[in-house]
Amino acid sequence: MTALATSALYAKDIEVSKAVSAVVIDGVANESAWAQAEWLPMTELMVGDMPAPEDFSGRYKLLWNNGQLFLMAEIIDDVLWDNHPDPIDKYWDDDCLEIFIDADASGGNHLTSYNAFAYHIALDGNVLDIGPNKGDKQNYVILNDHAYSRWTRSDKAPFAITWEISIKIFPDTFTEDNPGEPLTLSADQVIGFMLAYCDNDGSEEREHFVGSHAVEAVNGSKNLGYIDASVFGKIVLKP
Ligand SMILES: [Ca+2]
Ligand SMILES: [Ca+2]
Ligand SMILES: [Ca+2]
Ligand SMILES: [Ca+2]
Repeated sequence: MTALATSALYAKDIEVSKAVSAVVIDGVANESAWAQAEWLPMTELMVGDMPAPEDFSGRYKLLWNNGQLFLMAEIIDDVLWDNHPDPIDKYWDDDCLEIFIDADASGGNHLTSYNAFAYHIALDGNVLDIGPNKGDKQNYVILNDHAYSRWTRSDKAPFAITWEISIKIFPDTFTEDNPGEPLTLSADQVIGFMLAYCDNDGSEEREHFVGSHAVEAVNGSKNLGYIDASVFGKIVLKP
């Protein structure tokens, strides 16, 4: 099986078209708006070995309107795995899409702040990130108001999952107690962005973590996006 076709390697900043018509988040990408957008690759390995295409491959498209960013991902994964029913329990070791958003493209550490977000979109739709420390335990936070998702799976090989997600862009002033309003988006806005998929097919820990942007290893690790927004790429909203 060959890898999914995508557009040629993109320049560092991804240009995102404004949706010409409504996008309905139902996991069926039949809107005319999606035809405007180019496929972008998910080929950058961050954890584990590079999976065979039938084990994992993925590509995605982006659109925006004034209220949100739209993401559509086509994921091939041979085993869908959700072994932790508690949404805050080791969500990164279940299959999930991880959407990295830095509203002002500032970069920098965001592990225990909302300087940027690492939204883990679980198969059941829960949205997880690490929030500010509250005591000595990692503070896992459900942020389901930030991203709404639906997916469907084809009933014929290659059994691709089509995922549609709308993402509200919250600024770094967001807190759980005072969430405020998401940004109204406009042309020429620049947002920090990266996308990845945590693939587990039945192991104790995730087997592969493959994303959209090449990350330079620090101390042997490329799994830095959940800590440092400086490894994200940037998207530019086009009129
Ligand atoms: Ca749709
Ligand atoms: Ca797999
Ligand atoms: Ca920021
Ligand atoms: Ca899997």
